Amino acid sequence: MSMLVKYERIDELGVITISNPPVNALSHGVRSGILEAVTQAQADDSKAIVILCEGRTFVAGADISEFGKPIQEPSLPQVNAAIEASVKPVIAAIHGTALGGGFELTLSCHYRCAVPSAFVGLPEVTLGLLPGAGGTQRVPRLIGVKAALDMMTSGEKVPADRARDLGLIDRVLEGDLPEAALDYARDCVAGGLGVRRIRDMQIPVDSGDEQTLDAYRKQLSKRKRGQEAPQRIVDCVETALNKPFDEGLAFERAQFVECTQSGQSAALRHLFFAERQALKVRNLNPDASAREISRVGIIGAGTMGGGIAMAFANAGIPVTLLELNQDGLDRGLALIAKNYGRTVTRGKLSASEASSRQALITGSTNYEDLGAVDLVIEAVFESMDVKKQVFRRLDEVCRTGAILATNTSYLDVNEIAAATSRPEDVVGLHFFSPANIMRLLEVVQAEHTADDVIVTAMALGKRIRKVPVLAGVCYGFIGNRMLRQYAKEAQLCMIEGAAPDQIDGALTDFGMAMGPLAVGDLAGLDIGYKARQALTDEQKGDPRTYCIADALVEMGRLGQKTGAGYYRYNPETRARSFDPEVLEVIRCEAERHGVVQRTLNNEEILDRHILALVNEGFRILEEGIAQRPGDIDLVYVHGYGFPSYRGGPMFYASQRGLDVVCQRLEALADQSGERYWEPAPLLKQLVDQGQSLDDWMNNQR
Ligand code: 3H9
Repeated sequence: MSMLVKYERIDELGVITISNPPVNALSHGVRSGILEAVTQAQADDSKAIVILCEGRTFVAGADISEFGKPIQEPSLPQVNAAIEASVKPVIAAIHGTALGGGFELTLSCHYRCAVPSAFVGLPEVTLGLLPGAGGTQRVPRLIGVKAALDMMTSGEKVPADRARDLGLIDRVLEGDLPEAALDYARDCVAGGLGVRRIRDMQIPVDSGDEQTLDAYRKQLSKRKRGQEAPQRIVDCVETALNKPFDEGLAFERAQFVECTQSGQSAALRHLFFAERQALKVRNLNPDASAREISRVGIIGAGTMGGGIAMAFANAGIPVTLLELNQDGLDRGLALIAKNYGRTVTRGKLSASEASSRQALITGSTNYEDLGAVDLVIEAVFESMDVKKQVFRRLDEVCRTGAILATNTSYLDVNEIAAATSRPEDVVGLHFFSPANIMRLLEVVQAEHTADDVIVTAMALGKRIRKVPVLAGVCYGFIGNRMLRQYAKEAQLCMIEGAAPDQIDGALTDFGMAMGPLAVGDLAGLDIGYKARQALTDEQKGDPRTYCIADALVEMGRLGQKTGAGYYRYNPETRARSFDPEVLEVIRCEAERHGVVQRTLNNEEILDRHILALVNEGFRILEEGIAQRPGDIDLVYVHGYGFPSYRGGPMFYASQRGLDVVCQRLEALADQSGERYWEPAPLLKQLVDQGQSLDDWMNNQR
């Protein structure tokens, strides 16, 4: 038998143990090992079979790196069929996370037990897939149509006690594995429990019908706009409702195989691995280990500071929230209370959990209270003078070895660090608003930042369930530096003749969460306006890239908060509508700047926005501001609403073909006469040498 799966007899039980670190993924060797063990167990005089795993978790799914390659037999459905057909009861014993194919493996067993800390789930949808080893057919039979659809289309992990209440598992064990599971199995034998196959069960009537399915299809086309897999999951459940089990399985399998070959799944798998790669920082001293972080200070109780405080409290880390005066602090704490209250009202958090999280946040107006914290994050007004003052003060009060972080979006972290006597302890931690929700965290490595500070920041980011990405110092780091090029195109497309709703429509059709002009209205047009007021004409750059925004602000149209910006907003519903007055403003500005307006097609609008991101991305890579193309993709997907099923701007460029992208940029340069459209040197070099971004990455090592 393979090294990965062991079969042994313990008294009357046949025990199958899977051992394939780190997460017991169902690679080919594991699949064939299980099949062999199950077959062997049929022939001996064991009374029941127990399947359990060694290491930190039960099987966490199929081996994601095997997708897109030919499937080597036995396939997981074949293994599952053999388990389900067993003539003696098979019992799965779950610890850690039984996910995807791992949970489907347990569904082919006749009984399931789990330790209290375990989770089960079918997260395939997050990889652009659907459960492909019986999940879509067995889960509805077990827990009904609606609950099954909720589980499979959200991909959420279900904790053991809830899984038992739903009927996904039979028993939450007290005591440790394997003993507790073996005892449960002995109870099953003693109680005369025989095989119990989900394939023979009926989907509970009244748990959902065709109408239910239609409602899900409609809702998912909004909530998971543009995504194929969620719709296919509904199709599979429909088949489970209407067809015999084996036909349902065959249908599911065909859908699954198609998904594994889809561009959407390739993009989402790319992001899965990118997220794990991003944590690995190159060129660090291998001996650098994380500093301990058990209490955090946050300076500034505004929207940003409050959101950051919640992100830590949500992960169980106590926070001291500092504000200059009591009024500001009270307002900040009230906002936090309101946010938690809303989560409770929406049923996403229990009232007691919310209040215990809130209790982790202590307010203060006294810098001395930061004397013992392990990390401080400054989230004050975006001004170099103000930030320097804060860091000088921190340098006085913080203990030796405390990490001093700034949440600046644009300012030079080296200059901020230089205001202290310990630049090695200074780092950028750039959160995105709302910071308790948005997953991106840019970790900005300044010139003198110590290696162990970077190690700490990356590990801490993961601990508070963010996606940390390393960035170097430059204006805007990774995300905002790219955003500038993108936002500029929105302005230029407008003055050249595209209406705001055409521009936003082209980008939301592509899958962006919001269009650039709707985002501008949401953030407030006055923010950019004020920032520009501080600049010289030369620093402001080409007036065509801001004249419309300026004109709107001067008319009192600051965006959603004043009921009008690029659009008009219904004061009650906040619904957005097209405003002819804006077209007139745009027309006047075009005339004033000598721009001849024309009709732009959506393809041009889309390319100008997305390729502006891509071209800047290549410059960022070449300069070493980002470590990898995948890091840039994570930034754009998790911080700026880029559609995850397109994998991020760099993945998109690779899929489209670097040569095609390069030609398109050259065409845009010719058409506009603008130098900034010239392909970034790295892009040109890769195209000239016929290399991919992966090739380039491999050469960096
Ligand atoms: C599926 O099952 C399809 C079926 O329906 C049908 C089949 C026919 N495969 O995340 P971590 C690696 S689809 C390959 O840092 P954690 C990961 O890359 C699958 N590799 O640990 C990393 O490698 P490295 C459905 C995998 O403790 C290392 O393991 N299942 C897989 O923070 C440690 O991972 C899922 O979508 C895999 N399935 O979190 C679950 N999983 O060290 C995906 C992990 O080289 N996995 N690796 O960077 C997870 O959600 C998390 O890994 C888990 C552990 C929660 C399990």
